[in-house]
Amino acid sequence: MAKTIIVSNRLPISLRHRNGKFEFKPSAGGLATGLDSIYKSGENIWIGWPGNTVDDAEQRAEIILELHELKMAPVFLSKKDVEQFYEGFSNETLWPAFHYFTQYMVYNPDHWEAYVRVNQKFCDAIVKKADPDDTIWVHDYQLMLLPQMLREILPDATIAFFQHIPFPSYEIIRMIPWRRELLEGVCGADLIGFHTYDDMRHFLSAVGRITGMSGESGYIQAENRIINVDSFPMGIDYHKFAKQAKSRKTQNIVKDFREKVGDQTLLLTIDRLDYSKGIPQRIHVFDQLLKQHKELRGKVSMIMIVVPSRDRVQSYKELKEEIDLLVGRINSEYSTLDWVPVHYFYRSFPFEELSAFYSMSDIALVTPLRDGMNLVCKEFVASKNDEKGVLILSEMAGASKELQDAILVNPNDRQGVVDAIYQALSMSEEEQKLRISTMQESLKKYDVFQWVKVFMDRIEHVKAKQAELTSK
Ligand code: GDG
Repeated sequence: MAKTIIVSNRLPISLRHRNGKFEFKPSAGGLATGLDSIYKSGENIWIGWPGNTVDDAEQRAEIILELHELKMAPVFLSKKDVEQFYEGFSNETLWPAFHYFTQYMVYNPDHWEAYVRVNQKFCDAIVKKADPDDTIWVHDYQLMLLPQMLREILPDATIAFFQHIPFPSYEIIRMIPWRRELLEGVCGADLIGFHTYDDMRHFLSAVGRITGMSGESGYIQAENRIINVDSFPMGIDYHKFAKQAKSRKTQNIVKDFREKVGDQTLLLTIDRLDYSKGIPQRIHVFDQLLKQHKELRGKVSMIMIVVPSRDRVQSYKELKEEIDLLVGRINSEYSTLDWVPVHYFYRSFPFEELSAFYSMSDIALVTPLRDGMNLVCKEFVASKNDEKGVLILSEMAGASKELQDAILVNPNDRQGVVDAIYQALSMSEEEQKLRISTMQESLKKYDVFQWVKVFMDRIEHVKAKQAELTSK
């Protein structure tokens, strides 16, 4: 029977070295949760990089065996691969381009070569495991060449691709010297998914203009088959967040945190360290709020969680320094002995504590400058069991297309965001409940399991449509 192979740059576990041995730490990320039921059933598997380099052949063999038990297969990357493919081409060329940060883009032919080489490594690993009629679902921008590489070796396989980050306008894509190869690579798939309609439109336009393949109403006509392109907004495991927020464990943490922090109104921000998330801009906003509304000093605090990420890439190092400086400045300017404007944490928290932060905060300030979807805002809404709370959400996050009951802001409009916070602070409980409960309804319905189901159903639909066209 045909099986399904999930492929992503990172496996849903992390491999850690400890005292000459290794151990696996499972990832509880949204994607892993959503795809759990898929890769764990039948003969299905997940193929990807375990997140660390392993040079020793014996250790590699052991890891392969252990991962096999977990229904996973590793692609081993060398230190050079990690530097040039992951930190290099993926995070210094594609990531800034796709988030409209063209000033950070690096055009390095060695990085490109590594990107091709590593996509080929993934292809080789998959081909070893795949049967000709399997379904292979490839995830994200690190593996854009993979669909076409697979198509050449497995012409009858069903191949799908989902991009988790935005797809920018043609004007940006055309800046990348290897744009044609990237687009043709993705077009090896039968189904191509994005979070939003706009991403999908940008992709279709770029394919038309760069490769010459025509695409209309969501279908691209390739040489010998049609390719479906559409938007599939990713959801969260709604009940997991709602249930955790209600749990005694989390509520005890909330009580403890609240005793420490006092009864101030709490603004919450949570992001991976990334320039696309607009973290410095948010500190400027908070500074302006405290300048313009002096009465709020001592009454409102911001909890700012920044999760370490990509800290070997230069632009991320500089960003970290900028945030440290800005937080230091605002705290030194306004702090009193019994109040701190910004509680800043540069680390990640266990799930129960994350849930406590969502549960205890009055306002979530989610203002990325660009974000494919953004799950943090959805998790905040799902954690509001009493329906009290306000979400301020950037128009530049994919999630804003669904969460229209948030206060939507342009993150570049500093005064606009200040006013949005002021509006949130003065919002009646009745209005808060109405907005939160409306958003909860839609998040419950379109959760991550529904997302997987709709995507998998569509794969079947596309295959049926292709078969119908070839039989005509
Ligand atoms: C990419 C796209 C798209 C955060 N802090 C802690 C913690 N987290 C978890 C959150 C959330 C996840 O990290 C962050 O997800 P986002 O969606 O906000 O952002 P990216 O990592 O940039 O993800 C994005 C996503 O892919 C999915 O397609 O939405 O646009 O950029 O789930 O809960 N988890 C724990 N402790 C923390 O301190 N345990």
